[in-house]
Amino acid sequence: MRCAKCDLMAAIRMRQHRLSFCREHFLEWFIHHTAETIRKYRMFSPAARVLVAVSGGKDSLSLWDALIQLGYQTEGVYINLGIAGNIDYSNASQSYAQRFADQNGVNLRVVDLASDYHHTIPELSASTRRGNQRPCSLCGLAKRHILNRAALEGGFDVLVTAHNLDDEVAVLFGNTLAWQVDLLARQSPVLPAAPGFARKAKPFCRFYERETAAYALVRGIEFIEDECPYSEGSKQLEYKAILNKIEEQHPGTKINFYAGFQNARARFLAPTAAETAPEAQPLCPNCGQMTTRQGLCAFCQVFTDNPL
Ligand code: Q46
Ligand code: ZN
Ligand code: ZN
Repeated sequence: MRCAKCDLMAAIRMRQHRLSFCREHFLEWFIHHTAETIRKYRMFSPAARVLVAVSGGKDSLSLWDALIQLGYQTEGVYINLGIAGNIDYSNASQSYAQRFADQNGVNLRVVDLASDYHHTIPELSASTRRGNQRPCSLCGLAKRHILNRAALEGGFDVLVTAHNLDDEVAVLFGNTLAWQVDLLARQSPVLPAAPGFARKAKPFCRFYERETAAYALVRGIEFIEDECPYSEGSKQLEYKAILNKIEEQHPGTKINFYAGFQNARARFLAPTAAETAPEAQPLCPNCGQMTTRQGLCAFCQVFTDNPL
């Protein structure tokens, strides 16, 4: 099979787009497609100061790389969650993120849960009621809070995360099975800023996971290949496996599912609470961020209410 743009043999075939490219033209397509997604969903302007949430994995480092290629002014933020497993997962991932920053002359902000908040995810998961053997629930809470805070305090125009299409359709599938209408309403490629909330965008939401992996490989980006030890057996992975099976038989299913949902969301699902009446929500007396309840927000309850 030949490249769609030149006479070279194709290095990557994308049945879902009916496209094949050599390495060079794949990179060109990938960067162009990233820019197109940013433009299509009006994510941020060329002059924006962008904070990239990095995990040390292929998606987030590829996103940072692509945004640098596109000329954006970027910084990264890494959260060390204190997860070890057999592979010293958090410290190892941090090294990959730091190496990327050093090689590219860009700044990486590091938030360390143990030293900045006096608790790690495994420790809180074992010792709190909310955590009760559910590290991912605590981890999600911590990441949302800390990333939002980093973006607001750093004065960034937008916080970007590297969720790819496979991540997005797995979440969409789960939320649809449970008819989580509030979560569906918020599952957008871009969420506007609101008082206490940074603007958020997902420029990789239309890339299949194998496309971001191919980009990292062709660009020679070094990233952590091990998964977080807590990801094993997660529902998210089960949904991905099911969706992969369908995609194998019917290429394009994932992108159609996602794009179709975005059209339906815009037409039928109400705007989020943060978009409509942010001033109606109470503020957390400890961190000043908006919360859905009176008193401490969920993050502060877990991270400041638990004595050392
Ligand atoms: S890092 Fe955190 Fe994931 Fe690990 S503890 Fe779960 S949520 S699996 S993306
Ligand atoms: Zn080519
Ligand atoms: Zn708080």
